[in-house]
Amino acid sequence: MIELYTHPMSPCAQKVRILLAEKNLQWTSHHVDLAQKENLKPEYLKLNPLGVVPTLVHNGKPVIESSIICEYLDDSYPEHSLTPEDPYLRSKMRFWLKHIDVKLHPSCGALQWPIVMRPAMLQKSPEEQQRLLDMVPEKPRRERQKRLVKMGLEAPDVIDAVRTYRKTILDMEEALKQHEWVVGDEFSLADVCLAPYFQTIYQFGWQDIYQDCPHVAVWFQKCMDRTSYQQAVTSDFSPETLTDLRAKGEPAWEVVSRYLKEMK
Ligand SMILES: N[C@@H](CCC(=O)N[C@@H](CS)C(=O)NCC(=O)O)C(=O)O
Repeated sequence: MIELYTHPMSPCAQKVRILLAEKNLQWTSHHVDLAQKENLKPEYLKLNPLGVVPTLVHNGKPVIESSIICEYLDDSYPEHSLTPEDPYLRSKMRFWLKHIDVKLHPSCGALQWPIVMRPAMLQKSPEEQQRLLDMVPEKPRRERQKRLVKMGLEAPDVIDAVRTYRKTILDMEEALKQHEWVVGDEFSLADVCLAPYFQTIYQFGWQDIYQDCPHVAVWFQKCMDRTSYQQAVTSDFSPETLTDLRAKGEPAWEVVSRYLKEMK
């Protein structure tokens, strides 16, 4: 009844997996091999014309875009709702989801690509790189990926991404000074959808980006302590995977911290 096309390292897919675990729903997993570009194959593009994970297939019907999938699941399985009842809090939750879709998610991609995807791309011939990148359906994502493959951490997208992450963290710190979770005293879809972007920070060992924001640090620890997070995210990061990602993140931190200093 519930199928999810997913990849373990995808923050967007992690959101949906956290929510499925929060709601204790059974689902079938279809692994999409992003390194092999299975997401751009014609049969996958029929399900998700944007060529990205996740895709939910519910009762045979595809639903795409992670925030929309989360709201769809919360509407379809309203028991243990993660959408605030109060319309004002609901509007704040949707503001966070929009911020993530428009700003934080592309920023996360700009930080992940030079470190994880670029080295694999550079193993391929320039013609093959060009062919694969030209297949990306959306122009802004296609152009961004081309810049990130060409320039790595020196691409202008990376400094913008660091600024967006930092601004998000400062805004969250202010919100979390006032209540336990991001939009109030109840855990909501805003927390579900923000937490995976802190997994990216954690996996690269960049927690110093929020060292002056104690409320954010406590919030992320509480997210990680939830059974849903352990089932949906932590279980996919073996000690070897984490060691490998930390090793990749460490040299990149020099660049990230330089950009952070330039902001001051
Ligand atoms: N707005 C989309 C973004 C999805 C997205 O960018 N997914 C990434 C993984 S986190 C992906 O599939 N990337 C494949 C690629 O860019 O080739 C959503 O929220 O679902």
